[in-house]
Amino acid sequence: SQTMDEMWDNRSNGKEHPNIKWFKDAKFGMFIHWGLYSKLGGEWKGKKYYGSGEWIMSQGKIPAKEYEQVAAGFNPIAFNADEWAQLTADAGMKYMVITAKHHEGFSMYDSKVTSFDMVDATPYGKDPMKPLSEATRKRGIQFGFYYSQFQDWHEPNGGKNSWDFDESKKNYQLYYQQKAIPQIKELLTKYGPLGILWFDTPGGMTKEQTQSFIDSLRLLQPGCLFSSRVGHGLGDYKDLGDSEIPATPLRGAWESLYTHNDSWGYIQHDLNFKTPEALIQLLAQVASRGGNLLLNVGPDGNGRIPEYSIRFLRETGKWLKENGASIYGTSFGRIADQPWGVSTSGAGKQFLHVLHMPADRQLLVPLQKRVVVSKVYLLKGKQALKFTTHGNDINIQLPSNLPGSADHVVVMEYKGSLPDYDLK
Ligand code: H79
Repeated sequence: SQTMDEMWDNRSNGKEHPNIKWFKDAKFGMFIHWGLYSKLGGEWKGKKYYGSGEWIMSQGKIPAKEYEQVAAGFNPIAFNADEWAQLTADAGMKYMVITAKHHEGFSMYDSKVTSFDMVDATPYGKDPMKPLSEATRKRGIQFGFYYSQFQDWHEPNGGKNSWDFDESKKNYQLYYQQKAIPQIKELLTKYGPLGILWFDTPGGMTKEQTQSFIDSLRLLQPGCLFSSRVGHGLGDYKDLGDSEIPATPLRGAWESLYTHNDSWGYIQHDLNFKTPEALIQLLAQVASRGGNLLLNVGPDGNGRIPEYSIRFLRETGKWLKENGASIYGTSFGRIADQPWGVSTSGAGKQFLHVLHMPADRQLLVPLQKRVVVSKVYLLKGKQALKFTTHGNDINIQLPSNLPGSADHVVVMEYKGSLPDYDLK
């Protein structure tokens, strides 16, 4: 039987979506999980839940009718589209994907398909996605929607609410026709050109049905990329599993997705935020395998992004301002992982990401094949570095006075060709 990887590769058949380049070059994106669960913050009737805040309705088996009441108290008056878009830009992120509707079934935008939406069901009464789509685009950031196409715990015919509705009596086709497809059409027609439609947890459709689902949506925005979680190995680029990084480089356009703390949706009692150093190293590691990092933040029910996310993302952005050449537009590194770190590739260049400073400040770089190394220097400040050649390896002498950094980038310029990996 085929693995998901093989299925996806077969389908893409060497042909790429004509609009894939921005995605491949982008490397770093902002994921935002925001919904009614954000208002609950991981707590329901005095009981605290851990893990994924956006799953609280399922974890607490909250009846759909009762969960609806959360909307009546949802009034995120602190939401500011320009602040969210500016944070995304400051973090050095090139695209944004935000939940238009998660498994809970609530529409975070002005939907005419249902009244269980931001405009009809909340005291807020406005569409936050409109200003957000405009504020991101104004800053040159690609804007996209997450849409849970199969799971919808609010609808009797939607996927996976078995505490209210009998799964065996469900008519998924009806749900797709009456809610999911009309809503996705709204998203594709009312918010300008989208960079991505980000699907999740597919179900209830055959491969043929999924293909015609894609084909019909494609007509509305041929330029929009569809994520691989549309199902059946289809889609324009591959999403890995939640919080998954491949051990070695992967072929094609793909994305790793990570939480900032330990939850996608806001959880009040989860302060386990990855430090700026951890984020920078994660980004370098994902880029070294040739992929993008889609990093999530979970704004609260007032519309505020957690302070730690704001601070740590801005720090990450500062590093990118000086070291972005080693991330944006690169492809996977041609030098296998080393005790000191990882590599990414530009034209005639290897960017050596020193994530762990060797005590003797000697950077041993195995090149496998003889290439002529013409220049070695620190990316920041361009200081030239001495190196010696030993057979197929070079040994770079790092300065003894380098200040601490999550990732010191050394640029190695060379002539000749380094071997590709046996790419998966
Ligand atoms: O949107 C985020 C997740 O909510 C969604 N994908 C990411 C991007 C997702 N849907 N399903 N899953 C992830 C897998 C399900 C994991 C679960 Fe659990 C394990 C459900 C119940 C046990 C995690 C832990 C959620 C609740 C407890």
